[in-house]
Parts: sequence; C-alpha cells; structure tokens
Amino acid sequence: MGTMTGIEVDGIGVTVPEGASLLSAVRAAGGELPALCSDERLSPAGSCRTCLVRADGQVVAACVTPASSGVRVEVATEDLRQLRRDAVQLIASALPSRALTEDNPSELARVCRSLDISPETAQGTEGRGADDSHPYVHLDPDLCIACGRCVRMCAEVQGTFALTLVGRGADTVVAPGTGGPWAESDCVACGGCVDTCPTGAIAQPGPGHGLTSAHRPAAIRTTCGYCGVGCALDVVTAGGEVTAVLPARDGPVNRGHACVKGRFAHGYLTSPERLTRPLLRRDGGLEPVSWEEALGHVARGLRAAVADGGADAVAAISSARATNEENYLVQKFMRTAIGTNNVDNCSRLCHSPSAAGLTASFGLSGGTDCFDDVERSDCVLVVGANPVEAHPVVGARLLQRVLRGARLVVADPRAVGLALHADVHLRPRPGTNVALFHGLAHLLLAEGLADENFLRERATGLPELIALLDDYPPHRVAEITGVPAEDLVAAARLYGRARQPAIVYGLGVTEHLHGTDGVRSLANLAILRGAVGTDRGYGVNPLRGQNNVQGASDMGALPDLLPGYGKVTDPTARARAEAVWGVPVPGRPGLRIPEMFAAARAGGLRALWVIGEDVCATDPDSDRVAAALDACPLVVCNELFLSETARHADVVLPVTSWLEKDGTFVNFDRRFQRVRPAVPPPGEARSDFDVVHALADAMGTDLGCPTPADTLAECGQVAPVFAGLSHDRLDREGAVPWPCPDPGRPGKAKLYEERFATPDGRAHLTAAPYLPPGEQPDDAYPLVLVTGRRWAHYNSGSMTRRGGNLALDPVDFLDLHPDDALRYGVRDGARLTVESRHGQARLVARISEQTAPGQVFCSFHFPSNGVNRLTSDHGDTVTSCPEYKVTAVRVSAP
Ligand SMILES: Nc1nc2c(c(=O)[nH]1)N[C@H]1C(S)=C(S)[C@@H](COP(=O)(O)OP(=O)(O)OC[C@H]3O[C@@H](n4cnc5c(=O)[nH]c(N)nc54)[C@H](O)[C@@H]3O)O[C@H]1N2
Ligand SMILES: Nc1nc2c(c(=O)[nH]1)N[C@H]1C(S)=C(S)[C@@H](COP(=O)(O)OP(=O)(O)OC[C@H]3O[C@@H](n4cnc5c(=O)[nH]c(N)nc54)[C@H](O)[C@@H]3O)O[C@H]1N2
Ligand SMILES: [Mo]
Repeated sequence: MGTMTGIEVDGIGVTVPEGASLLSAVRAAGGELPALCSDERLSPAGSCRTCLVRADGQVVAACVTPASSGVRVEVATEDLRQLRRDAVQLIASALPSRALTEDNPSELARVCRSLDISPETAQGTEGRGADDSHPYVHLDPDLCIACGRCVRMCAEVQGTFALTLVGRGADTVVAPGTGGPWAESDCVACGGCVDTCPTGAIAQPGPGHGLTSAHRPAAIRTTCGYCGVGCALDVVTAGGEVTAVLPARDGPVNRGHACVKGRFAHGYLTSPERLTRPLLRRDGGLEPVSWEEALGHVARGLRAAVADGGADAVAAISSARATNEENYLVQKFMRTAIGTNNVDNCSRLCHSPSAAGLTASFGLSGGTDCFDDVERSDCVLVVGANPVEAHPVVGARLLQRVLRGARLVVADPRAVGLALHADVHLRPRPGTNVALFHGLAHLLLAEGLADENFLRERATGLPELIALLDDYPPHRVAEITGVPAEDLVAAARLYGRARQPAIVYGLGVTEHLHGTDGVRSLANLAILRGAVGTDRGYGVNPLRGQNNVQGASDMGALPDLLPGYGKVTDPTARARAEAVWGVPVPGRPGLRIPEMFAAARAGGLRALWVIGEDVCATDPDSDRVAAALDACPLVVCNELFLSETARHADVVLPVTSWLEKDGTFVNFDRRFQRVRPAVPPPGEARSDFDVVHALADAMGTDLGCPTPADTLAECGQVAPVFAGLSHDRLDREGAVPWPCPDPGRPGKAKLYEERFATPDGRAHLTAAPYLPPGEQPDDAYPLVLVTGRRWAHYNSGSMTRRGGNLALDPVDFLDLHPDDALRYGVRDGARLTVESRHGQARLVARISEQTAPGQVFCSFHFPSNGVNRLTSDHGDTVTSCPEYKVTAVRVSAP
C-alpha cells in the first residue's frame, strides 16, 4: 500500500493516496464535481475547466491538481458553483438541442440536469455530418466537445492510436486518424471511446446508444464467454434482450476495458439460426422432436452401446466454452453413470502441452504467476502468442507496459501485434522453438546470467542440460531456426539482465509435434534465471485460450485426471472421488479426442457425445473426423447452432450460451469468477447443466448436485485445491485464484514461493533435444502454412459470424509474402486453392510482409473454406495436441 496524504475538503478531513488528484479526493469525500474531460482510466487533461475548486485560496481545475499534504479545498461555495455552471453552460450552448434531451443518458446531459442548466441552453448548429459506416461505433461530430477522452482511451488504454482531434478552436472535433470513414480506420472496436464519451458523440447504435460504464441502468455482472482473459462485464437488458454489454471498471483483469467480442459480439443470441428445439435424425434428415423423445433416444442408444461394447464404447468431448459446474457434471456422468474415463476437452487441441509441461517442470497445471505481477515485469518475453488479436485486453495491458518502458522480446515467425513494438523480434522457422530456447539457455549460461544459488537450492537437471546445450551455440541455432546469432544474443541479454523478467506464451509453443518439449525448454529459461517462485521474476504463463479451458481441465474433463488433477491411475485420488460419488471409478485412463475418432473409425466406439466443440470444423484433418462421426452408431451434439458437427449428429440438443447461464469460469491466470444469466434461453433450449441432469434422469441415475452452487461445493470435496471456493464467496469477493484449499484464506495468485509442487519440491530442467516438425515442405508442397487467429472472429466463428463482426472481417485471407506472390503468380485479392497432403481449402490472397518468405498464414474461422482439411493428424508426442502450426502446402490461383 502506498503512502497516504491528509487534506481538508470543505472543512472535513480526508485521507487519499499520495499523488491522487483533488478531483479524486473530493469524490472520496462524497462531493460531486462535473469533470467532462476526465476519466479515472486516463491521464488528466485539465482542458474543460468544469471541475473548478479553490485550493489554499487559488481557483484550480481539480482533475490536474495533486492533493498535496495539508491543502485546504473549497468546493461547495456559491461562487465556485457558479463558475462551474458557467463552464458547463458554455460547452453545452455550442451543441445542438439533441445533446440535452430529457431522457438523454450522456454524462453532459446528467451534469446539466444536476446544475439546473435547461435543455434550451443547447443552441448550437447541426451540419458536420454523421459517420455510421461502422457496425458498432457511430460518430456524431456535432455532439463532440473536443474533450479528448476518446483519443486518450484509444492511446492510453487500448494502444491503437486510431483517433485524433482535427480542426481549430470551436471547430475541433474527433476523427479517425486515417482521415476516411470510421469503418476503414485502424479502429479495433474495443468500445473504449464509446464508453468514455461524455456527450454521445461516439456511441453504439441501437438501444444501447449512450450507455456507458459510468452511467447505466441496473445490469447483470458476469464474466465474458469468449477468450480466457476473463473480463468482468455488466449486461444491460430490456424485454429479455441484451441492450448493451459494458466493461466493468472494477473488473479484476479488464479494469474498465473490453474487446470487440465481449463488448459487441452478442448478435448470435437472437440469430434466426439459433437452435430452439431438439433434433433427431430420421430417414437421413434432422427433424424437431420433444425433449422427452430426444433424451429417450439418447438413453436407449447409450445403454445399447454399453451392452454391445462395454462402458469404454462410449465417449464424451466436454466443452471449454461451458461452465465449471457443467464440466464437472459431464465427467461425473461419464465416470459414474457410464463407468468410463473416456472424457476430454479442447485443451487437447490447445494447451495440453502446457498442462503436461508445466506440471513436469514445476508441479501444477497452470501459469506460475498472476497477470498483475507479469505486468510489473521490466522485461517480457512473448513467445508464440498474438495477444493483441487473441487476448486483446491482455495485449493492451502489455503494450501499455512496453510504452511505459518495459523491454520486450517477441518470438514469432510473423510480424504482428506486439512484435511491432519489440526491442528484439526473433522470427524462428515454424516448429523450431526447442532449438531457439536452447540457444537462449546456452547464452544465459555462457554469459554468466544464470542464478547459481537458485539452481543449486531449488532446481534439478542442470548437469544434463549443460551437456545438451553444448550442441546449441548461436551459429548452430541460427542455422536451425533462421534467427540471426546477434538477435539471439540481444534477446538472451535482455531476458538475462532484467530485474524481474516474465514469460508469456501461446499456441506457437504448444501446437507442434514437440509442443511439450517446447513448454519445458521455455520453462528452462525461467529456472536458469531463478525467475520463478521467487521475487526475481514472474515465471512462465500460458495465455490459455477458451473462456473456461483452464476450468474444464481443472474439473477433470480429461481422460487421465480427476477433478483437481488427481490421476485416475492413483488409488488414493480415486478413493477420494469414490468416497464422494459412492461408486467405483475406473482406473484405466480413457481415450483422448484423436483416439476417440480413431476408435470410432475402427468400429470400437459406439456412442460419442460432443458438447460445444465443432470437431468437424476445428479438429485437424477434418475429412477423417467426419468419417469417424459417420462410422459411430450414435453421435449426440449439444449446440447453439447447426454446426458442421451437428450436421453429422444423430441427435442435436439445443443449449444456452454464456449470457444465458449460471456458474463459474476459470480464466488464464487461474481466477474463478461468476457467470450469471442475463437473458432467458431461446425456445426450448436448456443449459448443458440441465441437459446432463435430464439425461442422467432418463438413464435412471441421479448425479446429485442439484444446482451449480452445490456442484462447485461437491467439487471442493473431491479436489482439496478448490475446497475454499463457493458461489457465495465469489459473489462477495469477485475473483479468487486457485489453489484455494481454505474458505477463510485467499487463493494463491503466485505459485511456488516456498517450494515447487513436484515430488521433490524442486523445479525440473529438461534436456530434450530439438527434433524437426512432423511436416516438411518439398517441391510438391513448397510453403509452410501456419494457422491461428484473427481479431474479429472466434474459433469456428459460429458466434462471431452471426452479427456485426462479420462486417468487420468478412472473408478468410491467406497471407503471403510479396516474393512468394511473385513466384506463384498470385495477385492480391485473388481466389486461391490451397492444397496439402491431406486436403484442400479455398481462401483469398492477401499480400503482406507480415509473413516471412516461404510461409503463409490463415485462420480457421470460416469452416466452409475447409482450412482444417489441410492440417495433418500429427500430434505432440506427449499429449497428442495437433500440429496446427506447421503444414506443407501449395497454392494455385485458377
Ligand atoms: N480473436 C480471437 N481470440 C481468440 C481466439 C479466436 O479464435 N479469435 N481463440 C482463443 C483460443 S481457443 C486460444 S487457444 C487463444 C490462442 O491465442 P494465441 O496462442 O495467441 O493464438 P494463435 O494465433 O493461434 O498463435 C499465436 C502465434 O503463434 C505463432 N507461431 C506459429 N508457429 C510458431 C513457432 O513455431 N514458434 C513461435 N515462437 N511462434 C509460432 C503464430 O505466428 C501466431 O502469431 O486465443 C483465444 N482468443
Ligand atoms: N487450423 C487450426 N485449427 C484449430 C486451432 C488452430 O490454431 N488452427 N486452434 C484449436 C484450438 S486452440 C481450439 S481451443 C479449438 C476450438 O474449437 P471449438 O471448441 O470447436 O470452437 P468454438 O468455436 O470455440 O466452439 C465450439 C462450439 O461450441 C458452441 N458453444 C458455444 N458456447 C457453448 C456452450 O455453452 N455450450 C455448448 N454445448 N456449446 C457452446 C459454439 O456454437 C461452437 O459451435 O480449435 C482448434 N482448431
Ligand atoms: Mo484454444
């Protein structure tokens, strides 16, 4: 806690943090001041002169005057009131009358009402012309008061610098920096300008027009259901529909910020394509039926599958989009009602190598530090992650840290996002991370930058690693990775000499043939530096992907692990679950997702329940996934939409999404947060929670856990690391990280301060050699395709393609370097056929230097284009995570 300062406001003593402004001191003392150019999220501007007070006799703008010790502030005297009123009146008088209509929710209109400034004051003219080119952000320049809050929000919080003030004097207004219409600007629709604008000059169209996080009607607090950042959002509704989704200023991770998905991409809720009734396959087609009939069919099918092939002939893919409670219930259903460990989740496709690698190196399956700490680091190493697009609120916080002086090393083959701000940008060939990390480790040791005490007292494996690193001098690593030796040296020095370095990484590390080796050899760097489990750094932190992929795994929706990561092969862990569940738990690990498909194709898997994962679109080598589903006698799919997978199902069950359900999610830095229903489900859709219960009912079993709150409580009995968590506690405290064994004590945000959670209490260095990726280019397939994310769409795109985001990013591009465009005769914008050894896709060429020569990049957000027909079934040798990041392809333009 910082030092406090005592001051006096209208004769009453108040204490505020040192450095606070008079404005915040007055507000802390319960006083009200208009402050039209001020927002607590931004640096003060002091330009509007509406927050005038007297400090030790001088009239000053409270927002820019520091509350220095002992100062006497006058606020409520009549002359000051008049001065403030005059200032507001002057601003309001320049605006057209619509600025002050009676029910106007804008900050200016409210301030005018509180100061008894009549609506007739607004006498300004119209005529600057509106810009409604963008689906989510409309500009009405006639309402602009040039306070600059939007410009500062875009620069100081979001870091996009898309806005500027243009014109002179009274004609100054905000405009996109690129000059043209808003839709063609650099805006990434984070909604920051909309949320800070005090007049409604920048506002979202539709019923949420003019609502902001400062002034809104009653709202439901929930946690975003897109990516794993875990933004706290306030959902305003009317008549059972969402009016606006606003960023919560007290959100522990987002702190009043959000992105284009959480903030605006809720149009899918009311899409006419939403599933509202169960569907059953009859005579080849899917037909609407009652819940009773659908569930009866599934129950009979599951019984038949068990009768024909035993319990292991049934499998379930649980959903990282769904809540903890839903995932807990799914794995409990599979383990107790069916009697199999055949349950997995999309962590398999994503960060399973993180789970395996971090557990092997440090002991627990999660990031080592909390993001608030990572943000304090003086040198961040961002590896194979593109947070500016994939975790925008984290990307924005990292960018601000870098703009304020932290050093940044980015390791990514592409020149995107944070790479543009990096001190050193390492561009390894896709699939060569292990060599890259060993090269850095070699240099840390060679330059004497390792922490010898830490290595002696808290780590093992050093001699083996030293022996291995002999093979990774900079020139050899440069040959393997394509990264110049001097860049390696510069990066090793930045990371090695920093006071408190931090590592943040993504799928560019995990989605490889040797993804787990990648995670472990990256963890080596933090161990060598003693920058994990100490105050000398902030560890190794995966940017987990889905809203609840951490939680789905925490809850035991995994074939080898029970809730809380007890191994199914460990009799003690099983006994703990059995004591709570009252039935024996099978001791043999179940099938992983790719093994489920293989078993289905081979005829051994007789029923597959797919909950919220579009496996036919997002799993690799998708023609073979579809073949697996077609070979399986019963495929059941819980979905919001008729996804590619649902089209192959025998029964489709309509379910609710995050804005319609109750429970909890765990975000990327291990925080549990509440999810609350804001709108009712469409038609007959039910939550996955209710569907699992209803199916258990139809099978004649009772899973217990009648409510989500009871479910989390039961999970705490099975898994001691969650025993201190409950819905009540989260309702009171907001966010609580695990491990959290005790209801009376805080969870642990930073891990391993006393000891590592490995059996010997030490951090384990690995000495895994570099091995090449599973796919190599050749004459027939000369290019390396990397797949990943784009900012406006989310995974299969099932939600983001149904709403305004489609207008922001309407087609799927293949990025290729100008040299390759020339070599293969490809024009910008040409329709391309892309072929791999596994299949074919159709994309639109975009020529850019973001990708290196010989490499191409695309997303997988438009399943109909068939990107995952291209990707192979190679998987991480430890966890089977697909090698999505390396596929040899060729392109042709017809
Ligand atoms: N807008 C948006 N946000 C999302 C998602 C989305 O679909 N859209 N999905 C969510 C999910 S499920 C996840 S898991 C996360 C993923 O978030 P990220 O991990 O950030 O996502 P990606 O874009 O798949 O991959 C990250 C980077 O890895 C780089 N890369 C590829 N190969 C290599 C390599 O060999 N070495 C190195 N060093 N880098 C490499 C790629 O160029 C890419 O820029 O995002 C989440 N957030
Ligand atoms: N080529 C390539 N492919 C990839 C990747 C890559 O980098 N490259 N990344 C992989 C990664 S990291 C991941 S995580 C996967 C993601 O792949 P998926 O999990 O398949 O993708 P999503 O679109 O997030 O969600 C799947 C489905 O869940 C539905 N849904 C949403 N909310 C709910 C809910 O609450 N309940 C239920 N029952 N359904 C719901 C959506 O409508 C959607 O159809 O994709 C993988 N595929
Ligand atoms: Mo993911």
